[in-house]
Amino acid sequence: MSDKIYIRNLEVFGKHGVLPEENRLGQKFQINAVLYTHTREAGLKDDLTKTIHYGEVSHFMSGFMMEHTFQLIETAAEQMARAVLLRFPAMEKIRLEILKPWAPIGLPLESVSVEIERGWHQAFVAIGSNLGEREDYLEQGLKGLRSCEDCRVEQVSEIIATKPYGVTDQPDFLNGMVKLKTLLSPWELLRELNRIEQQAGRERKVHWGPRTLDLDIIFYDNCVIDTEELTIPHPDMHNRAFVLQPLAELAPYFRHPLLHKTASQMLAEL
Ligand code: 5RY
Ligand code: CA
Ligand code: CA
Repeated sequence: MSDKIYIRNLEVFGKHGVLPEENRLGQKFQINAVLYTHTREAGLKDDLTKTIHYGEVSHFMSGFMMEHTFQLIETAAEQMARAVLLRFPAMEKIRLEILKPWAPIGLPLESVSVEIERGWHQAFVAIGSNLGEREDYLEQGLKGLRSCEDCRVEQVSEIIATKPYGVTDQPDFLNGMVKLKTLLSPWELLRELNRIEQQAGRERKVHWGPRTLDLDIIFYDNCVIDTEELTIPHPDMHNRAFVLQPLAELAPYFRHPLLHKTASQMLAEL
């Protein structure tokens, strides 16, 4: 689906390492990177502004390696991948290898390296409120998501009024759906959503009680996850009109990774 730009054997200087002399004197590192993006428009128009400038990326990575000090090349790679993805929005994904050609281990070796792949993931997050100033709480939820550095809110559905589903003798809800791009893992995203709920005064006294703000991960890419903490896709989403209607508005053809039905289809079959 995407095109690739390769940066091979970029030599950079840095003071990363566990040993004190590595942090004091520094050493040379090498970087290999594959930048995943779309080059067609630039390729057709011969226009540098329509693609990722590999010179800028190289200088950015070199500067990053000099401006920071990490013990581990794992951390250097993790932090660098994140910084590059945030700095160059057209990059969907990066494969990044950091080599330490003169790792001081007291044995001859050609090099050691760490290679990681990091990128933007797509998530759908359902938002709901049925307590207090419901519009304001939903707005707070969106504000929280927008101010999360590792998330990009791409689309927000219409907000709809819905009758409570499950426990019915409760106040009506306002519900909506958010389409996100995120660098966070599903578990990290869950923690971030919980933090935003808490900031909106969410209390967890009664399990099925009214809530100021509820943020649920419906989909995360095509991932299927089932742990104590986290179930993705949301296990009851296909039975819930208040999820499917706003979802079908944003992504009518998005397919459930287990039921293999589109959002529109699931909504029609309700
Ligand atoms: C309350 C009602 C139902 C708490 C309360 C549940 C939503 C709950 C929903 C939602 C709509 C649930 C069960 N007080 N119904 N039901 N919208 N979430 N319409 O967001 F936990 S879960
Ligand atoms: Ca919910
Ligand atoms: Ca929830």
